[in-house]
Amino acid sequence: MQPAPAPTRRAVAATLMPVIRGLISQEGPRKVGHFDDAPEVLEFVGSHALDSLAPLGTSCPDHFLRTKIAPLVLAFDPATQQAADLLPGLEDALAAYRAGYAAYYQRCKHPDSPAMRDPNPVVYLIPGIGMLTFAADKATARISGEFYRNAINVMRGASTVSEYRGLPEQEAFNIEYWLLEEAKLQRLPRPRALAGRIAFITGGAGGIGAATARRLLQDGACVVLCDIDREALEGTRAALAKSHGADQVAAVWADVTREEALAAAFTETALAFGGLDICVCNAGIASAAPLEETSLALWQKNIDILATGYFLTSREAYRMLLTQKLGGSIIMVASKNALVASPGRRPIARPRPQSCISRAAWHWRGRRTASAPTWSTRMRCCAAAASGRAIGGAARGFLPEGFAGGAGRCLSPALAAQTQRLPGGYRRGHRLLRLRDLRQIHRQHPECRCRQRQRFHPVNQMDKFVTPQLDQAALAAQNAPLLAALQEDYEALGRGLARRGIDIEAVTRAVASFGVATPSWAVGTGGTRFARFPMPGEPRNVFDKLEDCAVIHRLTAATPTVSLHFPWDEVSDVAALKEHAAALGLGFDAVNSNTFQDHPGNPAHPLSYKFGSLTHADAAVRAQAVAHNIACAALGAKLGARALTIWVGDGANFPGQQDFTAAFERYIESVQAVYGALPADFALFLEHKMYEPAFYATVIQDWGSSLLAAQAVGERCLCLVDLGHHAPNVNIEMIVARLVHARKLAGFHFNDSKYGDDDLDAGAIDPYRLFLVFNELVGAQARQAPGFAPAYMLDQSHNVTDPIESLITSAIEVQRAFAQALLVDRAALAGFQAQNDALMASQTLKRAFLTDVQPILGMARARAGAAIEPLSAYRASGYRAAVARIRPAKAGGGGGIV
Ligand code: LRH
Ligand code: MN
Repeated sequence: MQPAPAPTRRAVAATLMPVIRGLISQEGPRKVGHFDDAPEVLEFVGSHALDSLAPLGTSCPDHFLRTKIAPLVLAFDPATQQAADLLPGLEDALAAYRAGYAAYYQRCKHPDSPAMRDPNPVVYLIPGIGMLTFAADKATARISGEFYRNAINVMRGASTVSEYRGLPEQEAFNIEYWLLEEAKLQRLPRPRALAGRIAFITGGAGGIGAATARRLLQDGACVVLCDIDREALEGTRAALAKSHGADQVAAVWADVTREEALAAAFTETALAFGGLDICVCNAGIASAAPLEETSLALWQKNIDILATGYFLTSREAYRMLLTQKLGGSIIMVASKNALVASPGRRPIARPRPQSCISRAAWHWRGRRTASAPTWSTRMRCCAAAASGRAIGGAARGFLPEGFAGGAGRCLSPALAAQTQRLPGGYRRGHRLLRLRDLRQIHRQHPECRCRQRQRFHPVNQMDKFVTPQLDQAALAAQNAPLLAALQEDYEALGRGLARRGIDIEAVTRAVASFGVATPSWAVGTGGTRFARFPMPGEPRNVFDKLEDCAVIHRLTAATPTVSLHFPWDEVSDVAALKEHAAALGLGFDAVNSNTFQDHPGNPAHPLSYKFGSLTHADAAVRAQAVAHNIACAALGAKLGARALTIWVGDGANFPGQQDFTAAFERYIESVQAVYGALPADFALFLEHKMYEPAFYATVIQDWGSSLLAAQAVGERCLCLVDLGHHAPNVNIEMIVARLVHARKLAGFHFNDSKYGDDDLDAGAIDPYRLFLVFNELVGAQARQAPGFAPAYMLDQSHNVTDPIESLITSAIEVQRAFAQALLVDRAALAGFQAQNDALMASQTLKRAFLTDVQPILGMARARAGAAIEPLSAYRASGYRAAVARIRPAKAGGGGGIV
């Protein structure tokens, strides 16, 4: 088949890529695309051998680790078909590919194989058009394409001399799912906040545009600079490519007043990266003239660029966002001159049109999204006076670090003062306040139903979140005086460890990539059985909770994920929640269901769980509980979580009240029903607990019951260990060893306790026990125990401390235990164990435990841009006071840990 002419090839690819990107990025991280129509690619996709060779897959392990076992071939004939003809069948083609890949996984997997990875294709072949590749970032997408080109050359070469053969699928599988490969993937650094996102910036060659580009690149986004000044454009592109990598930056020329030029620019954007997530309308001119001297031509030029240009740009952007169905942000950079003209300048520069357009687009969007699917597109308006960082932040959906807190911070201090000088200042209902309703974009946000006083709110609710003292620069300033001492302590420890044959840098790297999830339910105060004593600034909803969790991660760099609890954290706009978390640099760990309380008024829970849930004697109650768990897993999967934790309060208060075996079998039957409906590669964590107050027996009383159930249910059903769920002095590290042996260790809910399920701060009561648990974990990791991939989460309740402070210290205590366990001389220990030298064996552990690893923890934080002294940084930030000012005080009340 003859390849289509180059413009047709590009047009078809540009139409397809955003749609494919939308379809393969619904679950999990966004993908970035790459288009390749090189001669050898065109020859291959146009050859008769395509349908016979492509499914054979690539023959070189290196190749297919990047390209996946086989490409997706999209049947197409450019001579008779248009790009639009390909769209209707895409979803089915992808679903068929994913099903084929899952079947290949099921056919080839071994008992200890890692979980199936993203089943979507990497390589897409379109006859007459070329090859598309998609991956988590641009460089990987491009390299995957280059690898597939090599594969094409191999296939051509082999077919020329004899017959081409791909790798036998089992062999291919063993390489793709090699445990070492998995370990490598697990150790990859956490993606940055905007990894996989694509931004288009008009006026990108200089000023605010270029600053915005730099800011977005810092956070991992791909950026398309658009500008009318070709020379400046190339200069900025080259400079940013040098500092952030050529793969991340593209440049397109466009005159924003010309429709076709912008359409072409967005086509180039689709070809360069595969789609769009953020559009920054920023191209502007600063013309100044007294009104009476302003010519119609000058007025027209301003309107063309600042009104029509913004309209055309946001319209093109919105069209592309619509095709992807992934949501996105459109940011209008407006000038304060629209509102408060500087002396001698009539309010025409970036005049009202912007806010009118954003308002118009917003209203239009309001109408549009009311009927649109769940994903949403947000419009923002940032005062142009702000730096690229501001818009960068806005692109992340919130003002960037250090840009919030208090009215003046949105505008530069000078501007804020200027606005204050407005005659009579500003009063309720004054012109300035009209900007406020822009904040109402976020339907879920509690503030959208109340009016604020005394403050001028720039964009959205984030000004309450990050007090300036928590931004990167402020943390760096706070760290500066501590660095020298830290370095000294670190080097001293390094020398000491080197004498023990330990490389401190290796330990610090391991600590830096260690993360523990924060429990959303623990950032509010907990209580005793009888009372709760709320503190100021309690989070009101999951959005507030995520912001509090982000503060913990910001200061420790150790808590990148959050574990949610449903229905406590349920929202109707899941995409908004996911974006909120992503904007805060947070992901989600295992989600939790809740059938241990009744949920009055919740239509999904009409029946009571008084006498149990998954084990209830009444099948209707069991079905209700099963349905809830299935819904939680689906919600979790949408958010990117990979597991559901089930803890049930089911059991008996009196001997004889329950038939132990019948209840246990009902439990297994119910969990099997949940298991059968789980999203692909989603795991189930069963959480055992010896008792609840007033209980004589719980159905999943201990690890043994949990293990029996997990083994009965299925391979991805595992056992989660909450440290507080055992009788005092139970040897939990032994339980851990058993579950590792059984390949059934799901992970942990870390906390500490003196007596029962006290949910106290991890490491606060018995840090040696925590260390001994980690000694088992590090041992299992060192010997690469099959199926070992535990999830680490905190599960605590804070009655008398600021939960953020407790969670900061607890995350660090867990990290400390991990670091200490890395210092255990395992060879020596094995020797002493073999010689039954009990004392030296115990001393070997003690030596590691007694090593002060503080410098390692501090250095890991300093290098990650977090706080060397997180607690004092938190206290200095005034965060608690800041949120207390805007979150209404919660009344005290009845008991309960949450
Ligand atoms: C039960 C538990 C469980 C959670 C709950 C908040 O005690 O540990 O993990 O669901 O606390
Ligand atoms: Mn728990």
